[in-house]
Amino acid sequence: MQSYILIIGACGQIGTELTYALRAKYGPERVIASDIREGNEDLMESGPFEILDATDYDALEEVVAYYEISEVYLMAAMLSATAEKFPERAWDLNMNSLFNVLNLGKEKKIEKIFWPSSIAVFGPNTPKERTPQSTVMEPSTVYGISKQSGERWCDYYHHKYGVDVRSVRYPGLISWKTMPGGGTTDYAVEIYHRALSQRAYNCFLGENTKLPMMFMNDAIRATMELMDSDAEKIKVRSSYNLAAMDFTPSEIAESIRTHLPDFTISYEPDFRQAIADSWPNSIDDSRARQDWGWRAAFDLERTTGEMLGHLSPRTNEHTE
Ligand code: AKB
Repeated sequence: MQSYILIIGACGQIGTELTYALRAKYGPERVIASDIREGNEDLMESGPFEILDATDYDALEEVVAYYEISEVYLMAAMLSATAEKFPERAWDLNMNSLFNVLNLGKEKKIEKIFWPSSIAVFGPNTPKERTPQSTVMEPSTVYGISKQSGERWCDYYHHKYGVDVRSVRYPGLISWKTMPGGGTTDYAVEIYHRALSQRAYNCFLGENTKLPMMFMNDAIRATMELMDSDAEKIKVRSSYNLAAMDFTPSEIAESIRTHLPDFTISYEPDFRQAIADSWPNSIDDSRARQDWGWRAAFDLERTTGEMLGHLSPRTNEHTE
């Protein structure tokens, strides 16, 4: 039997690239992209697209039945910085969309679920360096609380109802196709755009704020490798630690200067500094390596080369 895939939040930073990658692998017709609003035309025209509010169980169930969906990737969420401004809306979106998808799994209407967690599940009392898979968490942000609760629910639905739900804790994600929105790690994308357009960037985090980060190609590959793994290999049903690189704003600026020597950075930390300070500096992902063979491929140098290489023709298009 052919399986059909539904991506919820397909127009977002991860959803966009995941949609293209899954369509390239399985064929456009087998991957249904959905979002609460329309996204870029290229994405919407590359295969089936539905407007869908994932907090509406009936609407979700209808799309799942209509397309005979067997696999759901739930990429819709309110990220850390925006969630601090709208705590109840963040809780409503992040938790109810997850419950809806988990309940479809419980009722055997779908077979497999991917749900992203985040390094935001960790908090100020967590060991900061090479943060272990299992450790003190105590998140201090609304987003982190929703992700930690989500992890506990995924684990519960797996053990109690046999739902095949899989998850990774994404670090900050760096990509050039779609901008991130409302996160604390967003500076690591904005900086490349400004470096090309203005040769200068005013960073909303302090110069020595080290955070775990990952290039989008690695994040998409991790997601697809986890979903392709045999179920017996997936021993962690809350969420796996995932790592690739970690750096500070001053280190990413230095890496940009190897390509654009006149680039300058200034620092003006805002409310996002406290969020970043509560998160780990680096992550120990040995459990993901051991269980399903995870290995990152992109370090900071390679990421900078990719970002500037892909964005500079676009910047020229805009400025010419
Ligand atoms: C954010 O900054 O909120 C996200 C995340 C680390 O989950 N990028």
